[in-house]
Amino acid sequence: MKKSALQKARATYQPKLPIVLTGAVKAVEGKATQSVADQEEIKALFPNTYGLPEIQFEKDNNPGKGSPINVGVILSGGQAPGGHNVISGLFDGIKKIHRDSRLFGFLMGPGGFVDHQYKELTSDIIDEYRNTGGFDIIGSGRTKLETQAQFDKGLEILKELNIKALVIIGGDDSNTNAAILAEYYKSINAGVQVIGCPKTIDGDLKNEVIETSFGFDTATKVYSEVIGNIQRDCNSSKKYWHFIKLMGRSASHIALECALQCQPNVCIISEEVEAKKQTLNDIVNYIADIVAARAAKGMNFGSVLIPEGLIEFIPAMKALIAELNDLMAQNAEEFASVDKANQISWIVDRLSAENSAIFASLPEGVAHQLCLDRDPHGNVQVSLIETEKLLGHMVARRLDQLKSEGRYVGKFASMFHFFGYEGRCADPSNFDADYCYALGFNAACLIRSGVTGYMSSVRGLTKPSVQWISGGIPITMMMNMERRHGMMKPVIQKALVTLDGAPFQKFAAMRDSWALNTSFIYPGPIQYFGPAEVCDQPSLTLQYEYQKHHS
Ligand code: FBP
Repeated sequence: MKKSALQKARATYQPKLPIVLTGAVKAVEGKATQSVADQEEIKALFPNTYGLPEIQFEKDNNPGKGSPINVGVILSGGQAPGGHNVISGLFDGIKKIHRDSRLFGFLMGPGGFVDHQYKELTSDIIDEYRNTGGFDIIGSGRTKLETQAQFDKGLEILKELNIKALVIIGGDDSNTNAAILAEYYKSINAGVQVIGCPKTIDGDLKNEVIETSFGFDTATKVYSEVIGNIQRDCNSSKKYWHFIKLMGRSASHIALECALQCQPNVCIISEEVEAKKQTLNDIVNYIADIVAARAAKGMNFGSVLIPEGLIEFIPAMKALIAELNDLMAQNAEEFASVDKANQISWIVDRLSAENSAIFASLPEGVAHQLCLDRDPHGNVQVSLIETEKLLGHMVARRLDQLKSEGRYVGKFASMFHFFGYEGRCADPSNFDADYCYALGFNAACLIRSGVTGYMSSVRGLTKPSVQWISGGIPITMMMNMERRHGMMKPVIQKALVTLDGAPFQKFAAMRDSWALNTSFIYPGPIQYFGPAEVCDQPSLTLQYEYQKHHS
């Protein structure tokens, strides 16, 4: 494979491990844990893996001799920068246990595990992928690992390959399923440990004990670079309003981090929209008022950041989507036979009066996007809904109205962007390169300590990586009961933006000033080589959260 100059130089980067992981470690057990809520129900569902203690690794002065171990690894869900380093850290970790240990990667996500598609990851393969972005070393997929039949089928290949531990690298849903798998294998004495690793650019897999998911740092740095470039263009030509939608599924962490990095004129936070029960018109009016106020100062340009999940947080839209989901699920066959030109009227005729009126008022393109196939978890594929265009066109209409009332004098020309896939496979920042390598290496230490149903945990992330603390957290500790597909299920609590959290508070204190003045920041590209203050800074979200906890 031909490599760029940066790829070659980056291949030689040696991720910095927490100092404790550089020598032999022993697992020190903390207090027994309990789930964040619904303790009785979760305990009953996880009789073998509930209430286990947190684990922290400490230096071991009398390490025993390790035996070779075969380990399997799965990449689950959307790509996130650093996945290859989790795998290389895991590889190095199990080789440190014993040089004859072997690593098997299941291909294209959990589906490869069930269908017995795998490849052995040897050192020459691993070396090709160190410090690179992407998940292409084994591929990823969104098959949900949730039925006993899948677990049993997977166990066949684990037995065949003599695999004693499985590492699942995924988001909240995949780690929930890792916990269920761990419980099942323990209950049947399958002799297979299951360990999870916190992955997702969305940043919504975090809690008191997992400070961030990997990939968030790099992805937000990539988006912030491009937003900064757009803002500089915008401040140079002074003639466009840029509407920029950012990935992140439900949570607005990505949009918020990019706002803190770039200081745009507007950033909408979905969780705030929901808390304040705002309507689509409220949001449109808010943006239009800022456009008008800037125009009054002679500035017919600006930037607007929009989280991709916004539409689902507008209460009226949420109700519409819920009814649409049911309607389409219950009449899937009939709907599939309706041709595209008649889909909207088919739906309008069948929705309740209120939702029908909202649906009919949407621009045609957006109405069609709301009808596209759901993902395997039953979610609307928000990345396919062009919210940025919806808002841009509605703001233009509102400005026409303001103009006719003599309340707006200016020119409004808009440009639309969507940043998501651009950042998911970027070469990991130094932070993510170190964090991911440590997560993988740490997972090997958890395997050696014999535990199952744990998530690899590396903490203290605002400190230099050598000072990070490493250990394991029982996944059941992060769980609560939630309604999914009409049934109460144990799931890891999704972390949305909290309005009393430090990152949102910082943003809220500054946004009015950013709206009217041009206070853009241009973060520039990720730097891999150079001074620590340029290359090794963690996200502002992490830094502000840390400051709040320690103030
Ligand atoms: P995960 O939650 O699996 O990490 O996915 C993250 C994400 O990038 C979301 O931000 C986005 O909505 C979704 O994946 C897009 O999914 P797909 O890759 O299937 O298009």
